[in-house]
Amino acid sequence: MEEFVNTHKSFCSFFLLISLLAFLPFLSAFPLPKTHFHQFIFSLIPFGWHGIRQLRNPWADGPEFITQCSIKPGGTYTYRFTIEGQEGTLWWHAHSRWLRATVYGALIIYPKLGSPRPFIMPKKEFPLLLGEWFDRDPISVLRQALFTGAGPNVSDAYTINGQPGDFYICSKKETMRLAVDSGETILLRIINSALNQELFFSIANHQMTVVAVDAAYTKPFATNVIMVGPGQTTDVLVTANQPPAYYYMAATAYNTAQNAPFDNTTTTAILQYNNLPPQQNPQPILAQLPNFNDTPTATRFTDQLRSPNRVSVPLHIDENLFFTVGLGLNNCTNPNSPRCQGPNGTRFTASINNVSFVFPKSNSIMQAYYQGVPGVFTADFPPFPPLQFDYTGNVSRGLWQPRRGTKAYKLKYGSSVQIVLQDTSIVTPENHPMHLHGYHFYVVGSGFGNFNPRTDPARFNLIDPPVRNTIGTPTGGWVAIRFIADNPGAWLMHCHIDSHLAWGLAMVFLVENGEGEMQSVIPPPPDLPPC
Ligand SMILES: *[C@@H]1O[C@H](CO)[C@@H](O)[C@H](O)[C@H]1NC(C)=O
Ligand SMILES: *[C@@H]1O[C@H](CO)[C@@H](O)[C@H](O)[C@H]1NC(C)=O
Ligand SMILES: *[C@@H]1O[C@H](CO)[C@@H](O)[C@H](O)[C@H]1NC(C)=O
Ligand SMILES: *[C@@H]1O[C@H](CO)[C@@H](O)[C@H](O)[C@H]1NC(C)=O
Ligand SMILES: *[C@@H]1O[C@H](CO)[C@@H](O)[C@H](O)[C@H]1NC(C)=O
Ligand SMILES: *[C@@H]1O[C@H](CO)[C@@H](O)[C@H](O)[C@H]1NC(C)=O
Ligand SMILES: [Cu+2]
Repeated sequence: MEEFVNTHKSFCSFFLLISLLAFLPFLSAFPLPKTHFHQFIFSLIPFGWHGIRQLRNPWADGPEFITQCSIKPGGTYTYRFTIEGQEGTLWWHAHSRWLRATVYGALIIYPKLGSPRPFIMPKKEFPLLLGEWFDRDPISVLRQALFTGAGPNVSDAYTINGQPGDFYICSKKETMRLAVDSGETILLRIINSALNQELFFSIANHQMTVVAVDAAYTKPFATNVIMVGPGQTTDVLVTANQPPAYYYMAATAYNTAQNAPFDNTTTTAILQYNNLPPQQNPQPILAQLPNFNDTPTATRFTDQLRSPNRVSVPLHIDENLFFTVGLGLNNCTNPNSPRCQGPNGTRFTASINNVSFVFPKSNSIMQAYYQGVPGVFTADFPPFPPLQFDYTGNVSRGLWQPRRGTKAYKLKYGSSVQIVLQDTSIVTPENHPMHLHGYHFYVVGSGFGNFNPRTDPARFNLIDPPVRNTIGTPTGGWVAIRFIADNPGAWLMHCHIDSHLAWGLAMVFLVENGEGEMQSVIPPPPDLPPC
């Protein structure tokens, strides 16, 4: 794996060095100047640049079999892209099967030199990548789950910058530590890179001031705890205003699936004040975390997010989409088969609008679309559920088995789109962190129960809603997002819980070219991996 950036040689060599450690948990943070052209060369694994819009350039987006085929052993592919109009905390990760479990890093875009931020930038900043660790090769965990049809084994630890912390055996010596001076303010860039788990994060005795999510600034607000779903980022300011001591920073599961096993361990790092008085006991002070199922706390946090100023939310909607998201169960002809170890001899599945997404195996959707190759996908993804039912009620067992398909939904260039994502209670209600490639969007409303198209839109925030690229669908509830389809290409929308993605919780938007100049997908690069 090699990497070249036109400038910033020192960061190049830093990244090159740590890249050699691929397949171990690692961290890299490399600052990128705004609107700069970047090239990243990778072998073997398709990489996703999570949250980078990749304007007219789906070829650099990354998801395997959506915008490119795999990079063959010994081959390379150079991701070339320009970052336009984005600044803040994003990240990158492998976008093939579960490889992102260990192959990920921070991607930080700084504002142009001298351009203002809506908060005073502290001198010190630290990326904190929350990860999930399996004592086994994560691919074997995935393979076993896809064979048995049961839920995958849960992870053995969570990590902060690759380290599990003091509450796991044999880990104490390597616990991540951040040194702060009494009185100073620091910026933490918190990234949930965990494979399958939403997380609560808090710091003992310290408030956090949220200033950005998903590389979009927010109206600052103070909180004792944040909830961050896989794929999401949250930037917080922390002031070292407590008595000099050691304080734990801790993350643990926010778990909404019912009767499902989950990793209930807690990862920690230490916020340590410099110049402790000599008699001070260095035993860190414990952080308070909510209960695993504390949906009110998660909701209170997400409900406070606002854009700093008035934003231009599309008011007239061309495409009014309603997507049910959730799990399902496939019946087996022989429930005693080793391949039917899901609940009562079934196999787990997942779907959007009752379509369980099947990834193409020999071509990418973008290449098939661009070259007019038939048979790879169909463009008949349903804009609303084929059947109306009480989505969050007691859903009749006969509705639990979705159909399979590789379906895309076509959007006209420039159309304004609203999607209401509606959780279902099929198998279990659950919070699904939904990520849309190629776009960020306004989160205009959310609620519990079934979305009511007559009464709920009246409560939408069309003034200062937050901008995100990944949004948690509330457990047993709904969330509404809006965006303008101004980026042509094939863009995956999927649950960022990878076990759900593997079961089919995904679909693809095909955004057509516009008429104007600079409104068409650029030609594929010559080294795009052959399918
Ligand atoms: C999953 O967990 C079960 C039960 O602990 C164990 O027998 C099995 O080996 C694990 N599988 C993998 C792939 O780790
Ligand atoms: C975590 O789960 C294990 C296994 O299910 C259980 O024995 C343990 O009590 C749980 N711990 C906490 C803190 O909930
Ligand atoms: C499995 O069967 C048991 C016993 O009949 C039943 O109580 C339970 O609801 C079933 N679970 C599912 C997911 O069908
Ligand atoms: C859900 O519906 C099924 C079938 O109609 C019924 O047997 C069951 O008792 C219902 N469960 C609840 C909690 O209402
Ligand atoms: C699957 O099995 C359940 C329980 O036996 C049954 O109620 C349901 O109708 C079946 N679904 C399909 C699609 O056959
Ligand atoms: C999904 O489609 C399958 C197959 O057509 C059908 O059996 C099932 O009832 C549908 N479920 C829903 C929720 O529409
Ligand atoms: Cu999900």
